[in-house]
Amino acid sequence: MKAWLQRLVASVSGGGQDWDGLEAALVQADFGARFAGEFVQRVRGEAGWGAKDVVRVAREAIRSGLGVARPPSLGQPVHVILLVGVNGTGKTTSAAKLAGWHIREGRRVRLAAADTFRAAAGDQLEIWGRRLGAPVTVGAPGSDPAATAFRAIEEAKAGGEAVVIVDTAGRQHTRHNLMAELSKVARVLGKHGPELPQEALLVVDANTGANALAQAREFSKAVRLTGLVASKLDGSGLGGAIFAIRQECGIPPVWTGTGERLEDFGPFDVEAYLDRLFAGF
Ligand SMILES: Nc1nc2c(ncn2[C@@H]2O[C@H](COP(=O)(O)OP(=O)(O)OP(=O)(O)O)[C@@H](O)[C@H]2O)c(=O)[nH]1
Ligand SMILES: [Mg+2]
Repeated sequence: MKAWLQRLVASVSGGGQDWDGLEAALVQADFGARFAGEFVQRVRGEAGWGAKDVVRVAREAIRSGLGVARPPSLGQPVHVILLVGVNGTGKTTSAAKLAGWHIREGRRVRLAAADTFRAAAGDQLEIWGRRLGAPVTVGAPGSDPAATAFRAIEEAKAGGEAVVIVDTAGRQHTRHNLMAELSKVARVLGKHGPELPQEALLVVDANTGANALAQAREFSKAVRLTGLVASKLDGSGLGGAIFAIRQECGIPPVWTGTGERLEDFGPFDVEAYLDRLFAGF
């Protein structure tokens, strides 16, 4: 059983109910202080409750609090999805996986390498593009990523691609100039129509603890985030922060990454998420 769950169980076992211990277990699992406090308030009046009752209610509260969103229907004439996040969370891999998903749905997709920061980033996306049979718009290293994103939409309109997935450079959420650069990418996309980008997804490494919540707060100040890609859920991380982000920023999980291959990806599965959280109980 996972450490946080052991702690949760211990706090309500053996007759003496340790509410502070229960709250600490929830905080330890990155569910966020607000949820932990509210949950303990809710169950502390329940005399005679054991671990089984508390786990059942916790599971239900997390399920209903997650409010998973389905991928939205496509915007016309182009549906634009912007991927953002801190360094190394899996943005480029997720761009390719998401492209693969839309292609399997029968849509034509263009990838846009608006990561002009690293010279290799364009190459990385071009390799994915070749594998997927999808055209890739690449910006020159050091050039304005907003200009690359803008051009990708023009090329998609000309080429008849229905979906454009814009990969961006990894950036620390604490760097104001980099966040301003991201706002500009979104703003310039909006010159093709106020609804663009229809989706802005924050890619969060599920192994990141409470810092993921800080990432979500800062990125949502720069762009209007519509959802999360929870990457690396094949790792040992609990992904509790995904729940905290939903609770505190209102951003729902939409996609899950569970490995490095194209097929290790799909719509966020609440039951699978809960099964991992409560594994061993
Ligand atoms: N295990 C696992 N690895 C993943 C997953 N998604 C991405 N990776 C790996 O994580 C590493 C970084 O992935 P990238 O897609 O390059 O991440 P990025 O966010 O684009 O990185 P930067 O552009 O440098 O910020 C690569 O080795 C990927 O194969 C996942 O869901 N599970
Ligand atoms: Mg990348």
